[in-house]
Amino acid sequence: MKLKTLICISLSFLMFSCAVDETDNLIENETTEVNVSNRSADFLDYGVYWFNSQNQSAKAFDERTNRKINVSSSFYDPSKPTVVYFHGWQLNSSSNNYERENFQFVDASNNVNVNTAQIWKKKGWNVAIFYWNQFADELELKNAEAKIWSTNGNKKMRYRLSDGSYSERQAPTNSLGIEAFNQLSALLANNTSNNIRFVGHSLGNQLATYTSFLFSTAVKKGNLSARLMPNRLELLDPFWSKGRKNYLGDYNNDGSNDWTGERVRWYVQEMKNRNNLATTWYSSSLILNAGIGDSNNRLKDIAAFQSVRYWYVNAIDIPAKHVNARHSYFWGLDFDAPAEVRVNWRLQRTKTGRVAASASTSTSRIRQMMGSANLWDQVEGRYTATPEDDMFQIK
Ligand SMILES: [Ca+2]
Ligand SMILES: [Ca+2]
Repeated sequence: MKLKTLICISLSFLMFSCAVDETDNLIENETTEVNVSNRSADFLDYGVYWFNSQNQSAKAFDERTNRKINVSSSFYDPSKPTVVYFHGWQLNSSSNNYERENFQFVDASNNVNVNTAQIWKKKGWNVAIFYWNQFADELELKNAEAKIWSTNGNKKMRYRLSDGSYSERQAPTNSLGIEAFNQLSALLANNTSNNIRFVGHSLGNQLATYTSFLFSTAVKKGNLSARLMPNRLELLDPFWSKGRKNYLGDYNNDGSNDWTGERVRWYVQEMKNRNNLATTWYSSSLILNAGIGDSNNRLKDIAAFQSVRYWYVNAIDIPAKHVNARHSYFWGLDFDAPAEVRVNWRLQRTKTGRVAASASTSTSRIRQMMGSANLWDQVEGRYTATPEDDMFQIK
């Protein structure tokens, strides 16, 4: 089978790496089912949830009343740095009890079972997820993508119910980017850490970027304190579909409606100029080569670009490589930043004394990486799931 065909098939299983029987047990640990005692026929729940160190979540914001929900300091402490994770495409999650991602990394075949939220909590972080799973539950990935940016996409703001049907009855009147901005700017208003980080996986990179840009715009207009501007944007195996989008319009006035990848690229550049925002692109799979993806090569010149190589999973298991990007990123905070190495013609590796990108890498180092023409490629630790042994060649 040609690689391209294989990837296209794999892509349809992207949201849960394990659409195969033998891994069904594992996935239950990596995801949480929504606990709703009286689930009405038209159920909708989305938005920010805080996590405690046991990887349990608490709803942070009531999207119906537009109000913050009080939670204990084990979930949110306004003095602490805060990381917000934005997940990607979630096909068929609604019919599976509104299944949602969490921070448990379970890979039995590699003896991995790590609560990555606990790592961040122990190091003093608030940890959140912006859930949009019911909107992301679309057979056509592009229809989920549109809702990030606009209420005028192909399927408007419809959301999926557990019986597989779609509803618009309680649909928000804003795009998900604006919803995320409204919730997070209210939730973080009292945050004094000056250390806010947005992390987007797969399609969720677009939501993380757009939300960051809305923060940047609000700060610029004087509507939001500059201390709330994220200082770090992490794009974990990001995905953008090809093609012009009518719902985006023509931001750069070149006479053509924009691509989502273009928008992300321009926003990353603008936030670099305006806010000194540190942006990293961690590439772990070949999903962008699948034919429907925009390779967005020029973004590699703006962001710090690093290839992570998960050779411990089967070479053709592109979904696992894609999904593991989020787990290994969050796990990475448990270890020192990975060493940067040079490789000579005899394939000998020499440490440069600098580091490559990970959750532990300082923001100043990410900015330095962004400012260079180099990229980084994993050459050590490829056969183990743990980030502890990883090293990256500067190229
Ligand atoms: Ca344009
Ligand atoms: Ca490793």
